[in-house]
Amino acid sequence: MTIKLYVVPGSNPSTSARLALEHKGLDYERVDLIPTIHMAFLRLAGFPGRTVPALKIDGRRIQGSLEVVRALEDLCPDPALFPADPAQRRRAEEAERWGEAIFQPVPRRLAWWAIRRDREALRTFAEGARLHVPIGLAIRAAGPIVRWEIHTHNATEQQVRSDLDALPEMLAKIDAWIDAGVIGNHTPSAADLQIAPSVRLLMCVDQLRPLIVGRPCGELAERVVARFPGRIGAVFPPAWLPSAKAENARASKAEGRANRDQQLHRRSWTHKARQGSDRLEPGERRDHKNGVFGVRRLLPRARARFSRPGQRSKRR
Ligand SMILES: N[C@@H](CCC(=O)N[C@@H](CS)C(=O)NCC(=O)O)C(=O)O
Repeated sequence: MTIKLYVVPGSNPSTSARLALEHKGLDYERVDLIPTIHMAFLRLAGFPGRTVPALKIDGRRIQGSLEVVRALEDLCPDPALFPADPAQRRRAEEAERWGEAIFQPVPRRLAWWAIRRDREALRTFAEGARLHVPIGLAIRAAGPIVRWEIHTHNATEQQVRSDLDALPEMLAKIDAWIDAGVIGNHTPSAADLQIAPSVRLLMCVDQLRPLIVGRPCGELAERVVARFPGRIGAVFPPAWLPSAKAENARASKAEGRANRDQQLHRRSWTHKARQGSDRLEPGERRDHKNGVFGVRRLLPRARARFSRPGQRSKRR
């Protein structure tokens, strides 16, 4: 059996496919492709789509990380990539689908947006790859490639900012799944192999790494993906980063609290001042203690005044 896996360096779903092959202990040949050029290459190689990972097993062509995992599971069921228990499998598949459709594009967009500002990062992602082109030349010629990738993956400023905003919630979701035993168990499942490479790609970004290391999703990523070359310097405006946002939110919350305290303080003074002027004369207008026109206050006095001698007022 001959197996060929077509990948692009730094591609998170390509890493998922590579990990699945390694999990199954299958021998394969890896073909590294230059981004963008890979689309034309795959078409020429007879694949119906233009994305990596792409897998050829004895001439059979499979594309897409979910499809690759399932094809390998059929080909070699042991060791399994899905839990045997149906309920656990359902949860793992749900996490895997989220990892592929929602989470996977986020680090990809962030990386391409960042690479446009830090082109040298391409060199770090290409570490260990056989691209058949001198990397210096590839970097110098990469302008149109980077622009095309940004266009293809919609890595616009607006999208990237909303991805950064969504990141804390996404990482918390992964942590919660690990906590609940959906992923991060002793033997990795297809969901681990889908999610961990995307976390690992985020960890290549200097400004995002501190957000991830040391927490469950970071530990999972480093355990499942032992090696993931690539490093992106500080290119995101600090104000866009979730850490800065959290800091601002904390500051404005503290400011809000201080304002509220000040208002409460003022209100309590007003209240005290009102209490001071609470000695209403008969006929004075309504306030909350004395009822309409001070009736509640006047009533006992009227009773005392008009009751017959010897008769005591019931209410005092
Ligand atoms: N969700 C798919 C997406 C794969 C994907 O978008 N791969 C990127 C590289 S990371 C690619 O080939 N992009 C080229 C394109 O979208 O045309 C999967 O998991 O296989």
